[in-house]
Amino acid sequence: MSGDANALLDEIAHIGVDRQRGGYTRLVFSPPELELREWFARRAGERGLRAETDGNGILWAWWDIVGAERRDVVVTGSHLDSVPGGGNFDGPLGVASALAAVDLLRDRGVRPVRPLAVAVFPEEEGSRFGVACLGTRLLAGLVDPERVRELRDESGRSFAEVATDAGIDPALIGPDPARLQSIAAFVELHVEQGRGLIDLGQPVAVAGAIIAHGRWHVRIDGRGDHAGATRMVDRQDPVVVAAETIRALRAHALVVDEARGTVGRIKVTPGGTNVIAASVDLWLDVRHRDETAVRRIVSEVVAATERSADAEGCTVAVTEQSFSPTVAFDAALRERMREVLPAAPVLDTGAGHDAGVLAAAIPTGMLFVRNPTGASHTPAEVAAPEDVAAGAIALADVLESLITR
Ligand code: HGY
Ligand code: MN
Ligand code: MN
Repeated sequence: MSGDANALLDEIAHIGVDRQRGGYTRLVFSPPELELREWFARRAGERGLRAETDGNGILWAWWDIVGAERRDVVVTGSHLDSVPGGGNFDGPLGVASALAAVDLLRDRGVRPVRPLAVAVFPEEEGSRFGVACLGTRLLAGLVDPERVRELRDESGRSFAEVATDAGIDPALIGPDPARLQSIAAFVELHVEQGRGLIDLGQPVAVAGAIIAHGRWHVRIDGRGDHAGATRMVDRQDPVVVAAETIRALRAHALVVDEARGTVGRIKVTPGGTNVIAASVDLWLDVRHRDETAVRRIVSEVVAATERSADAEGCTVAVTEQSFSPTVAFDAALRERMREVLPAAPVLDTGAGHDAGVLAAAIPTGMLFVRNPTGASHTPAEVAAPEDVAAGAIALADVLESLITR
């Protein structure tokens, strides 16, 4: 087998290309992501890994050990779904590197004493149903399965309907404590979403922490009307209130050192150039190392929005969609990884990951691979072939250390 993560990434480079936005759009359980799931099952099968899809739609490819029970297993992997117009590395790099690492371990003649699994977690980006790391939150019991079944995508289709079409029984989604307890360690490799490794001149880093991050849905209702026939003084325009929300988020995130505040998605209804909107939906993404700072920024923004809504004769509803506290990765596992990779610096990240969600339940760690642009969630996201190769070797080194003792 190849041990070549670059070749594996090249194989999927044509899947989910978004010609309108640029980059890739591979929403969970959409045709491109389903095609990627099939690609993964095929490549795992070729490696003699036993494929399994669990009740949450998580794919597991097992390197079983004859006679060994499935406990104290080591898991690696990542996600295949993307943001709209994302890069080809965010998620797939971790999956391709995991398959390549299995090849490298086989080439080295490594004889595991505990099972190894490569996992693919659905809806890490939350781009279709709004909740980030949905698969791992379900697995860890961090989200209500009933709420998940009712989540709806842009077209109004529920998670239950879409999952059913993907061959997953929505009645079976939910926590899987036995599976979690069987996992001794989870290590996720991911393209770096930032410039740390560029500035440090290193190809691979070990993750230290993930800053807290949350998402809120803001719904503003006004009164739709004619853009020409309605006097300015007679308007209840929700877009005016949304503008204040966006201004307030920028202002409050700017004055808190290292905070991040983003509105990247806004939906004006009905959306006509000559139509005063009836309603606006927008989503806040707020992050900071200190989760109280996140919540403080959000409460300031909500207060400013409510003031503007009162003045404009509109109404506002704010709903928290998902929240992840600051995660410090497992210290013992991180130190073990640093022993294996002494040249790798320790880097924190502002990006959320499945490993960050699972950290609440099992020892997890991450490896980051240098991204020369530092950009992510954009077609500009990239990793040089030599760094991709270095990442797969680093992952194989870490996995070898974990599965042979
Ligand atoms: O949004 C994030 O931080 C991650 O890329 N899902
Ligand atoms: Mn991402
Ligand atoms: Mn990711």
